[in-house]
Amino acid sequence: MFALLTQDPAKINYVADPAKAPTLDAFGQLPELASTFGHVDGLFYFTYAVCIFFFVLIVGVLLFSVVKYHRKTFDQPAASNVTHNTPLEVVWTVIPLIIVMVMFAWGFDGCMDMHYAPHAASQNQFKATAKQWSWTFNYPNDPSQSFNEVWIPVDKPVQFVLESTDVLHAFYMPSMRVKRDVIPGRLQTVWFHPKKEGEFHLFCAEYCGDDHSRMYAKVHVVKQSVYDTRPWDQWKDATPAEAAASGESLYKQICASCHSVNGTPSVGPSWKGMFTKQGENYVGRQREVVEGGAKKTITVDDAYITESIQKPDQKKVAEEPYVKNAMTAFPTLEERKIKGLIQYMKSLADAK
Ligand code: HEC
Ligand SMILES: [Cu+2]
Repeated sequence: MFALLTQDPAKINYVADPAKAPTLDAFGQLPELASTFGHVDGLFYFTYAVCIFFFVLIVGVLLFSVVKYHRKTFDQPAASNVTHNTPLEVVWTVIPLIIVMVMFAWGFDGCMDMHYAPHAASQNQFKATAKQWSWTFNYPNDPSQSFNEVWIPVDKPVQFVLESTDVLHAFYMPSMRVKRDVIPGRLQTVWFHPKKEGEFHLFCAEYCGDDHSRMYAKVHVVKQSVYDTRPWDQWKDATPAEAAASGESLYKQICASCHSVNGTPSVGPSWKGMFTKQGENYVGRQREVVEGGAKKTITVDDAYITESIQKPDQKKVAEEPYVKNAMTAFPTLEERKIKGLIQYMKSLADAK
């Protein structure tokens, strides 16, 4: 009977890559993948069994009574007029009460388990930022980001800090049995323990506008050794020349209106001479900047440039007229694009 409920793993969207899909059980559910499994699925099957039991019991008694006690002739008088049976009422109140209490205790226990991450999970903390209509991921102890795809190590409890930059969203991974609202301005977290390698879907489970249905991401659960190669870093295998080329095209699109690369003054300082080459190394120039009203001299490096792009007002170039000019902030520019821009600035030192 339950075989009817079994679905083709390729057709259900829990798993991103059907070829890597684990076999499903009789209910069309994925097998154990997360530590919270026991609570969610156990409770699900228990509730399901209770429902079936009482459905069969009640409908059975009903049908039996209809057949056995229905009026045989049109004018047959009622055999009896029972209005009360106190012991029976106590029984059908107390038994369901006990069952519902069991469900509550079970569910509450599971809820607490999901709510409070174990120490190991909070030590392995990722960030998922939801916005209309995509997911951005940040990695623990790693400056990189990835988009609509995230890699996590297998068999290691993991916690996601959830952030929304616009409206309500929800972090929903059916394969790990977790779902949590992502609420703007409020810190929400979710944790789970991925036990099998594979590719799984993360859905947005809170209607958030036009493309809500397409707001899903792939979660790659991989071996620690694979994780350590940082598969999310798209510049990992790129040559510096490739990164610089991508940086140059981005420069032309969004930075060239205010920065030249040939020394010509513009709204912002020229990038010429930002770095010089000494042997194989690029060395940043000395820069006098104003930070919080105080002047100081810093050496230009990747961190300063990244900050200049994300928070241009933090350290203003002290030189006239630039100190008075404002730069557009690009707080959400992808990390790989920033890297490309930096590589392009460095490559300017190669030219001569
Ligand atoms: C609207 C004009 C404008 C745009 C567009 C702009 N900038 Fe700027 N930028 C400035 C101004 C003005 C300054 C100097 C004041 C300051 O430090 O904030 C500056 C300073 C900088 C600095 C520090 C420069 C130094 O010599 O120390 C960097 C790095 C920088 N911008 C990078 C970028 C990048 C990368 C882009 C494109 C993604 C960009 N800027 C787009 C106006 C702009
Ligand atoms: Cu949504």
